[in-house]
Amino acid sequence: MKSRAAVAFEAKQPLEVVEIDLEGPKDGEVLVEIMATGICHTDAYTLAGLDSEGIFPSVLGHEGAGVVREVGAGVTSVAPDDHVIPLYTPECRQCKMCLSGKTNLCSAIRETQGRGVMPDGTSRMRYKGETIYHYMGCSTFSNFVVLPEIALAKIRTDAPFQSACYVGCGVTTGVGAVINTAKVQPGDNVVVFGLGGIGLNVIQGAKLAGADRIVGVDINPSKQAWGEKFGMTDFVDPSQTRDVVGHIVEMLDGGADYSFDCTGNVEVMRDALECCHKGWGTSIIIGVAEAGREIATRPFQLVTGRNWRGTAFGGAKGRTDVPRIVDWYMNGRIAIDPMITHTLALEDINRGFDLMHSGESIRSVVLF
Ligand code: NAD
Ligand code: AHE
Ligand code: ZN
Repeated sequence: MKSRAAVAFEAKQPLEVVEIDLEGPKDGEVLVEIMATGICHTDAYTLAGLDSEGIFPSVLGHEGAGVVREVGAGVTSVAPDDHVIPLYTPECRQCKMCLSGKTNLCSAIRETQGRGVMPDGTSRMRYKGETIYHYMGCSTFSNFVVLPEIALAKIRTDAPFQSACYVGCGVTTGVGAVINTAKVQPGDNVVVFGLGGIGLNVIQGAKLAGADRIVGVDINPSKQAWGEKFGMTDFVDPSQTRDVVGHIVEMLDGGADYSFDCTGNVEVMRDALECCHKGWGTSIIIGVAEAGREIATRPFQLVTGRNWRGTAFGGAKGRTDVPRIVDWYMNGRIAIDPMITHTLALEDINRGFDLMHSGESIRSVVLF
């Protein structure tokens, strides 16, 4: 079949909206009509050529929601007309990682996903006879996609696609990092670096968890009002503060119980670690750093009890946790709509990237 898709033909070039050829689902695979997709900073990072796993030409996008249209042989957990969210972190419930109970990083199809192909080693997408690669196992910038069954979370049918798609990455990553990874407790002090589509969800997760002080740090002063909307109690503008770490340590009587990097900048990651409280403070890396970058600190920071950790997809087990997060949204426990600052047609998808880079948007969502 044909599908309209925004294709990344090469790094550092705008996406091109074309009609691609899409092969139908094979055994264990599902054809999904994507109804809405968010644009995450990770898409921009890959398009910018900064992802060591970036492959071109490919269809980017990993924050979608849609409807099952057809299932391949052997598929049992979803059926046509089900509403689903594609999962870049699938949940097979059978691999060592899934069975460990210690991680959400399912290993069943990670290797082929990283090579831009389906689990059988081939792509379902073509343009003018040339292979177009999948991205993060999702490729939600295409109106129709084929995904493995284990990479689909079935969600309630009354959730609007426009909001539900954000649960496919940003909401789950931010809220999950607080609840699943850090396990923030009532009264804890939290610091969030980078108040974009992820950081604001960390803030709302921290509020939900009952954190006391929630400090936001961003180089864009317009993010202060955004942070306050979701529960931030204090704002730090690094351009107005000579010693960001010292300032936060003093502000929080020794430092943060938990800090979160939501920038992808390795210098910021260091500050996020070093503003943690001696003896127990834990810093969680969410941001994705450019290929080749490394983090550094004095080992003394760890010797004296600070902890450095990271999280992917907020530690969420997709098929189990994503439907619950959609419920939280539908029950009013968490907000999504105010963060979706722009909705766009697929033809205007490049504007979504411009809005992100200029700091004007929190999340842009493409509606098919
Ligand atoms: P975004 O562009 O919406 O937000 C980034 C924010 O960081 C902006 O507000 C920007 O002003 C701020 N910022 C940039 N440099 C800064 C600095 N030096 N100090 C303080 N603030 C700074 O991006 P996003 O969609 O929120 O994504 C944030 C990061 O999280 C990206 O690196 C993305 O790739 C990553 N990410 C990781 C996961 C995961 O599972 N680990 C999931 C989603 C996104
Ligand atoms: N491809 C990059 C790594 C990118 C990365 O860390 N991705 C996150 C999700 S970002 C979503 O916006 C992730 O899930 N990581 C775990 C994993 O298995 O990829 C690189 O450095 O090669
Ligand atoms: Zn993302």
